[in-house]
Amino acid sequence: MGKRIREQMVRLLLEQKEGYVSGEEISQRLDCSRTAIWKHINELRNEGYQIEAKPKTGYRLVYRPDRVAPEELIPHLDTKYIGRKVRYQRSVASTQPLAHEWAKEGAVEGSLFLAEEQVAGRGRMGRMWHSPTHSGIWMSLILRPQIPLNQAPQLTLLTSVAITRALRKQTGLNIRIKWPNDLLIDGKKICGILTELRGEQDQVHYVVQGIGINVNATESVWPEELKLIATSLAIEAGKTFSRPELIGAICGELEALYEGYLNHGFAPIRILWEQYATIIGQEITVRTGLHSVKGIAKGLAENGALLLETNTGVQTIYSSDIEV
Ligand code: BTX
Repeated sequence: MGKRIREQMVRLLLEQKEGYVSGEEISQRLDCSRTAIWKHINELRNEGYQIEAKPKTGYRLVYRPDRVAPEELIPHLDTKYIGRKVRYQRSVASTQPLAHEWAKEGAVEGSLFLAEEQVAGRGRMGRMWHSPTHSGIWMSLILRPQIPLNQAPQLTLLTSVAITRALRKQTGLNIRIKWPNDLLIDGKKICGILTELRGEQDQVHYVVQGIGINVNATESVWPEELKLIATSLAIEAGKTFSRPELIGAICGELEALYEGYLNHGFAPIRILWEQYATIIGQEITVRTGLHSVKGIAKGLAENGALLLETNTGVQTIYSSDIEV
């Protein structure tokens, strides 16, 4: 309850731009007492907001901390359902299990779990995802597409395209996709996507798409081994970005592509994906379990699998790691 009032209060303060809003107006619009207002203002101050209180005039927002809390995100959302329901925690082990629990409780399509920090962020196949506080976007999106299980990898490709398009528009950086789930700038990773799902053969129950993006990270927050392979939008652009604004843009692209996918299938996504992909026409090595196969990446099959031209003919590769 208190949290909702604080969210509304931030919105009210934001509406004033540089101006003041009186205690009386806050109390009327939020239907709470002057004492309650004072209590919430102090709690916002504890969260890092700087709010000036001027006698006989009211309150004014002087500084907003950099947070991805719902009240910061909502002004940047232009979607019907993606990102409209948000759960937010400052610090979590990983947003993935929390989103799974929420999905099992019945979370609606488009629900988004956000955190400022993950202390045990997950990559694929038991790998870790480094998620230092306030430096990136760490979020899990719940989708409920009516598709068979074997089409679910298409969603990873769809999400890669949506994030690439949103980040290119917002930052002007040359972001490219490495199959199946990495986004790179000049060969260094800025984003990873982890698709987890529950379902039966002929029907997906729900999908949790974990999205990790290095936004304002500096190299100093990464362990040595990451410095060689990772980068952030801020390092590449030489300036910082508003994370809520980026999330809003990503939700918008995601919803547009997802709607297109549900109505027209995978073909339009496939064309876009091939435009942004790094590996088309290149020789790559694909590792599948104990084996590795060398070949030229030709593009995507209609179902989203990678087509690899080898000495023995074209092979269809499903999820695995590749080396360029
Ligand atoms: P992946 O298995 O493709 O990539 C993991 C590998 O990437 C690691 O082994 C490491 O080498 C490298 N790596 C780790 N952290 C970073 C980083 N911050 N930037 C660049 N490279 C890194 C990719 O898995 C899928 C990642 C999904 C992350 C999201 S965040 C929200 C959600 N919650 C959660 O726990 N995971 C997902």
